[in-house]
Amino acid sequence: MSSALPSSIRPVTEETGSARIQSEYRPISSHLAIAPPVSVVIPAMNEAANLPHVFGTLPDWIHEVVLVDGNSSDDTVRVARELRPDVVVVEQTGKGKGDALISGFAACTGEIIVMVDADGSADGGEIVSYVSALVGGADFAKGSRFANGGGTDDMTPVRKLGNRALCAVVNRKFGARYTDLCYGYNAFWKHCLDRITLDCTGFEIETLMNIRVVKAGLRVQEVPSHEYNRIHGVSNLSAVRDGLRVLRVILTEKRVRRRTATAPAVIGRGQLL
Ligand SMILES: Nc1nc2c(ncn2[C@@H]2O[C@H](COP(=O)(O)OP(=O)(O)O)[C@@H](O)[C@H]2O)c(=O)[nH]1
Ligand SMILES: [Mg+2]
Repeated sequence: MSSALPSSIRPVTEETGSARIQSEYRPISSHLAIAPPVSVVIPAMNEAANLPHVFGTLPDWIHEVVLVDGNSSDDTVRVARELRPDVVVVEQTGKGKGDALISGFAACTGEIIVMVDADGSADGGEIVSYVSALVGGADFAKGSRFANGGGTDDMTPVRKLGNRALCAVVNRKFGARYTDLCYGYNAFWKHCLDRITLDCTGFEIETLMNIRVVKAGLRVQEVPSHEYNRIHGVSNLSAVRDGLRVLRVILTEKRVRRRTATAPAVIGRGQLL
């Protein structure tokens, strides 16, 4: 196993030794320790009531939490700092979830970036699966509620239908094999940002990323994920308005030439591109 792994990733063995692991490598499961620092980016607009749960599920081995505050009128920033004094707070200057994530990515100092919503719908305990997919060879670990083992408590029938239809369009137009499209729980190596330059403001951000990683020929692995109900507050997404924004991105991206001629790589199980 160790011979296939980059030097920054080690199986947890007696030889690597607990002292060495504590100083340099961080165990992320009973069998695997990693050195690449992991940043978690959390876009948050009026999510103060949800943050105790969200922060509580994050594993203790992550390198940093970057919270992007969307000009919240509640105590989002104060609560975040109380819960985690080392939190990096980015004050969003623009508007929208896409704009927030782009600002958050730019502030990350980790080599791996994980995107986590602040509404309590994502279980931070799943981060280990995303990171494992990345250290196992994927460039982009894409959460899926509809892969085997995934699920959702949070989607209305209209959103499910719209997501399925838009996902089918992306698969057909870009040669992808995605089982989910508009899902905010994803992870990637930070250097991938150089290959998928992001330039959108709203909830279409995940679709744009999903399309551009295919166009760039990056290795994608879907990670089954369970989406729980938002705990407090209501969604900021409008199925029709934001569905149309997603559709516009798909059509625009289809018109723009592929950035590389490289075919998408296939790695591992059936959910990969
Ligand atoms: N900073 C920031 N966060 C946002 C904005 N819009 C949505 N979010 C956050 O993005 C995440 C997903 O938004 P949500 O309203 O739950 O949409 P849904 O999950 O698609 O229903 C939540 O953590 C929101 O607080 C925004 O304009 N700025
Ligand atoms: Mg939500």
